[in-house]
Amino acid sequence: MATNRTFTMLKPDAVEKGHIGAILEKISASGFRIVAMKLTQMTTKDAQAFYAIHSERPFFADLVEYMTRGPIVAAVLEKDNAVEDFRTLIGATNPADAAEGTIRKMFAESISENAVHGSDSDENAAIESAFHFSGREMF
Ligand code: IDP
Ligand code: MG
Repeated sequence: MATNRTFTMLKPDAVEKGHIGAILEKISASGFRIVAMKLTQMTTKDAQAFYAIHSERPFFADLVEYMTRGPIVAAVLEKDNAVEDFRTLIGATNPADAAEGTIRKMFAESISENAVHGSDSDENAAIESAFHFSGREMF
């Protein structure tokens, strides 16, 4: 089922560097409405489950370590064509390849510490939103 929502995390590196406000400003200015949002920290079990699809990749242990080392901002966002438009707004996984003006180009350091997550499909947006939020926390 196509939806108009996506899920994002401002990752530990972005929070550590004080970029929450600037990134949320860019998200709002790009036409996304915040449906749900919180500052939270993933446990090792949470991160292993969230990124289970990458469990066989060589960077998996580092990814789990990174994503659990400090708080993140988890949020659900709404806009027409949300999943695709948000992926465009954040830019390529590797900030070195990300287009000018994208969030990863502006705020990310490396392919591993790349500031922000964006769901890659409507199905995963729904799964990832439900991973972090109950129905009562989404508006
Ligand atoms: P995406 O976040 O752009 O969807 P994915 O391929 O789904 O990229 O990878 C999930 C996360 O795993 C990335 O955002 C990044 O933090 C990390 N990652 C992906 N590829 C690499 C890599 O080659 N080396 C180190 N970390 C990586
Ligand atoms: Mg992905």
